[in-house]
Amino acid sequence: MKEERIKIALQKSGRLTDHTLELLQKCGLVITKGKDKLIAYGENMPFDLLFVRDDDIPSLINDGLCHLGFVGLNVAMEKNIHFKSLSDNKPFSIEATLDFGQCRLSFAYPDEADIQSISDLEGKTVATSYPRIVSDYIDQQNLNINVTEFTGAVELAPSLGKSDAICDLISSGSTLRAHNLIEGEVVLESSAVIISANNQLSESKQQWVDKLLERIDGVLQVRESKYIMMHAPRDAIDKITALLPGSESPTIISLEGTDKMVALHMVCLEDVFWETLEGLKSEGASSILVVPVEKMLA
Ligand code: PRT
Ligand code: ZN
Repeated sequence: MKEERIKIALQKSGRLTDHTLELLQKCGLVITKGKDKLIAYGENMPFDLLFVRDDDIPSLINDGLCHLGFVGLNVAMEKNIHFKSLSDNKPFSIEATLDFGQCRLSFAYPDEADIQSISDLEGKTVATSYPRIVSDYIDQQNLNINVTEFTGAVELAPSLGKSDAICDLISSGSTLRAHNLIEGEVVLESSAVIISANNQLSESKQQWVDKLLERIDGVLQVRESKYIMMHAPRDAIDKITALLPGSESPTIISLEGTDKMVALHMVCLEDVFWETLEGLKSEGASSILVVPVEKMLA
């Protein structure tokens, strides 16, 4: 019988590609690339990877050609608004929010124009690659602003006389500065997400998808997590755990020859900074060891 394979769509070449591949590899997936480099086959799990343009990922999911997709929330939402207007819409679900691809979709205004906020754009034109998200946002504000779709270098639209403002993705803000644009209202905070098709899978396929999503969750959780060991006064345990987010229920081990001091072992779900260690020390902790966590299964 032919083995059941599950198709995952990811960006072929762009900002999300390396992060996505690294995440899948940390989940234990070993892949071999096909000759055309458009597909890679999972060697140890029944997942095949399809390398495509990010804009095509939501349609591949909506059409049932791939089951999971790694894509920016901005792209997923733009396509979702489009799919909702179609009759054969089978909306996809967002399975996980990932810790890469962070950016925001914001309005930006030329610094010499007399525009301080979106309300000054009434009757004017905004250029964007996300016309549906932006139009919805403008409708919610009860404003009348023309939205013109611009693919490619949106930040050039005002200086080319194509628009009065733009609404584009921003991460560091340096592109805006280089084009004398000032950031205004944030329409969407985005990062990479995993979307999944809403079609029913066979039991065994669903088990594999659940396993992969569980491993992804585990990888995301441990990225910042630390395992912490220390000696501490027994009566300072509450204050010490309060200093370390996610470290409720520490393991408490008695120390030979003293009732007042104990050894504490715990997982902290966030990075531990020097300031926190200094705080622990001032609560009486000593011999503090902080080590990275490699894998965690909740
Ligand atoms: O070829 P394909 O269509 O697959 O790729 P693409 O060119 O459409 O996408 P790509 O690789 O540029 O981005 C993929 C995803 O990364 C986006 O959909 C976002 O979810 C996310 N992302 C995160 C960003 C940025 N940060 C980002 N800064 N996408 C684009 N930018 C661009 C932005 O459009 C602007 O031109 O970077 C510029 C601004 O950056 P700063 O740092 O100067 O503010
Ligand atoms: Zn794209």
